[in-house]
Amino acid sequence: MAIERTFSMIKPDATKRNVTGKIIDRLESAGLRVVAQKRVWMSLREAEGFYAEHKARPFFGELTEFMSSGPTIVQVLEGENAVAKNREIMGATNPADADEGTIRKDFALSIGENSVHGSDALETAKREIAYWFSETEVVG
Ligand code: DAT
Ligand code: MG
Repeated sequence: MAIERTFSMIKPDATKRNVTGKIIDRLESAGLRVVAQKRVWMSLREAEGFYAEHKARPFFGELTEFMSSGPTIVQVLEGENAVAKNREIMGATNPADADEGTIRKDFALSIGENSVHGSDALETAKREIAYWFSETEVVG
């Protein structure tokens, strides 16, 4: 198994409800290590750039408005199979489909306000990490 880095974000619905610590505990308890972290209130432009791959989707406006509606926590997580492991503990996009014990099952409010983001592949992770962090901000 390889040590990987993945990009994670705690979304505005979770910062609003003051549950960031509870979510970070889930990540750390699963063996992932936070090697970079900051609190960011992104602009609509930054949200549109980050989610550019979803530009043609009907929910793009809703998604980018929500993501720029309040503070987020952006993070780099490190660990064995970090990309897949983070996706596993996050749970399915729609909390109604998420497995018991996953972050989205326990915290998400809806398919849109679903508390966390996690990169879907190693290449995506590299791009998403570089979007939010400089190299010197990631301290392993
Ligand atoms: P994920 O965040 O699980 O990788 P995704 O990449 O397909 O899911 O979509 C990105 C985000 O867009 C998702 O976390 C919430 C929002 N979203 C996805 N599908 C949606 C829908 N049908 N209605 C509203 N928002 C949606
Ligand atoms: Mg995705």
